[in-house]
Amino acid sequence: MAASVAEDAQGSGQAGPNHGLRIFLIWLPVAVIADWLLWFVYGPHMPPGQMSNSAASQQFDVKVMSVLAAPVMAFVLVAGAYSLIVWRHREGDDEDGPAIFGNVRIQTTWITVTAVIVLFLAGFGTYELAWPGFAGAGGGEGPAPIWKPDGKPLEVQVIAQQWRFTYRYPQFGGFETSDLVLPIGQPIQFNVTSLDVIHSFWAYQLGVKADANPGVNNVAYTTARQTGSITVRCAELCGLWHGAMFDYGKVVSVGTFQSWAHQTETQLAAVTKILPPYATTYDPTVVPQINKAMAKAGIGGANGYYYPPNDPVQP
Ligand SMILES: [Cu+2]
Repeated sequence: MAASVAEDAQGSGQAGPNHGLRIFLIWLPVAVIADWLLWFVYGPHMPPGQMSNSAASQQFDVKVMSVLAAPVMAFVLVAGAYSLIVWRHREGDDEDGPAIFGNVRIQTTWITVTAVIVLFLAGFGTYELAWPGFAGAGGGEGPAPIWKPDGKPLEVQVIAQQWRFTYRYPQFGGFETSDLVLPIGQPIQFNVTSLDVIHSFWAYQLGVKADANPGVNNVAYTTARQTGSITVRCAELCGLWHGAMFDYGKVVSVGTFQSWAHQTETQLAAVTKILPPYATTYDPTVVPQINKAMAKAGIGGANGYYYPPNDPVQP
């Protein structure tokens, strides 16, 4: 037994078992089952869900990458287990196996398989970014986006500051609010900026994540497909209360959005007048002045360094 194993390991035993074929035949069903489970069972639940076109596109990408990765992982596990069982050290057998170095078949297979996977992912990733339907895949594209959605988008400006997000709606008089409300089915253009340090606007369920930098207008697109709640978090370490920099937005019907926007525009008209005029970026030094002006006028609001009385992050 020991002798025949040693002979196989030397690669000289034509009569010995074909280890490569055996490993392949064990690996194949494991890989197929793993891929089937990933695509059909876990796939529809993969983050970030399907609440917007960008989220759905990201979920699809994660599914594709999982389905590519699982067979590789399965091969590592199957080959490892097979080696441990079949090629384990046996009493009295001190011979070494054949060298991998210089093995043309293994090297060719390795280079071919890894090259195909990497080149496919490069092409696939580029296509997914550029595909007009997904318009930039939910990431910030900077001030001059290359990929734009069809139709006129609803503009929502995201203003980040330590440690809060506020939202301005320039198509509704430029009011600023701490409530993020979006309509379903209409392309949304987020113009993301910051008043102080670097932050990142991460609207998880929408599959949108865009850096919020002072003096920069970072544009990101998405179109909501479902109504519901959105979690917004800061995704860039921005100081002491970074972890508490989150809020919740919502996607509503077009009618509900329209009436909310018009109502809020009217309600906040007095505050909007004091705000700096709508711009793609703001000078942070004006924020304390605005605060002072608002305090003087007896108006609270979604301004800089403002916390509601019962805010849990208040020290
Ligand atoms: Cu932040």
